[in-house]
Amino acid sequence: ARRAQRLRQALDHGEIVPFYQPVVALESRKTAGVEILARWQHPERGLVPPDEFIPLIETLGLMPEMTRYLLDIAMRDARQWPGAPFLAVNITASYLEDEDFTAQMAALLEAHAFPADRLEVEITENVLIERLDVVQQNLSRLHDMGVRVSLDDFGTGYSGLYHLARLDIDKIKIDRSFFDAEEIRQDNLVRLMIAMGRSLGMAVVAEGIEDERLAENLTQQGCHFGQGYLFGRPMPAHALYEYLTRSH
Ligand code: G
Ligand code: G
Ligand code: MN
Ligand code: NA
Repeated sequence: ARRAQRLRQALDHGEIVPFYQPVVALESRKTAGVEILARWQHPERGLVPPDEFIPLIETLGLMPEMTRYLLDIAMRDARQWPGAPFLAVNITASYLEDEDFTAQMAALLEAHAFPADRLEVEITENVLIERLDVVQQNLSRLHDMGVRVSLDDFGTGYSGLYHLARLDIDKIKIDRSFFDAEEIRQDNLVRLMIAMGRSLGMAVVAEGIEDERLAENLTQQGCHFGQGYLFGRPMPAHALYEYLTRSH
């Protein structure tokens, strides 16, 4: 209860902040988009990573509020960004199952006059969606508005293909565990996932790219986008602004 109260206070005091990680078009190496990754800027503990507070946010039912809060800041920040990169936000299953989810996204877009096609919602493949009908409806409405939907952590879940078949997905993000250099066999899987995404007319992103050779191989295999420390780490707003200014 003490931790819950402290986290509630952190949200109210603006201690939960968006960090931003670039998503790069592999062919041109231009920054195409930016993913929002939450951080807790704790006055005593410093920067707290999401795995230490996201689960509690979820348990307390604060996920919709935190997500809207981060998007509100990010849409304001994004107004200044050179090259108008898209903004990707992680959405948990519980929020996707919320009947108000689409209306709340629409309200944010309108409040900021933010183009719908610059917003992307990331849903993780690795969750059990209980109310598939509601999620289908939410995602297809968003999709019709022009918002893109991407399937995160692709390849790690038990329901990825099931979701691909039933939801309006525009993009898949191949999980970074597939780029472990020790595992030769994974190369073929990656090749297949890229080909599958492409043949379904989806964009393909590779996550966790840390070295140049991998980036080149993926480019040759037709992977559209890359994300990872090679291009940029998750960073605060001012650092991202400088990053985008330098690369444009
Ligand atoms: O760097 P990284 O440690 O940022 O993120 C760890 C995990 O936390 C990732 O799986 C990511 O999806 C999740 N995460 C980070 N920020 C958010 C957020 O704003 N909303 C949700 N739902 N998940 C987030
Ligand atoms: O939402 P998602 O689960 O995809 O969150 C991405 C996670 O991966 C975040 O924790 C982010 O900090 C981390 N990440 C991003 N790029 C890299 C990378 O190149 N290497 C490693 N090890 N982690 C990364
Ligand atoms: Mn993600
Ligand atoms: Na991921």
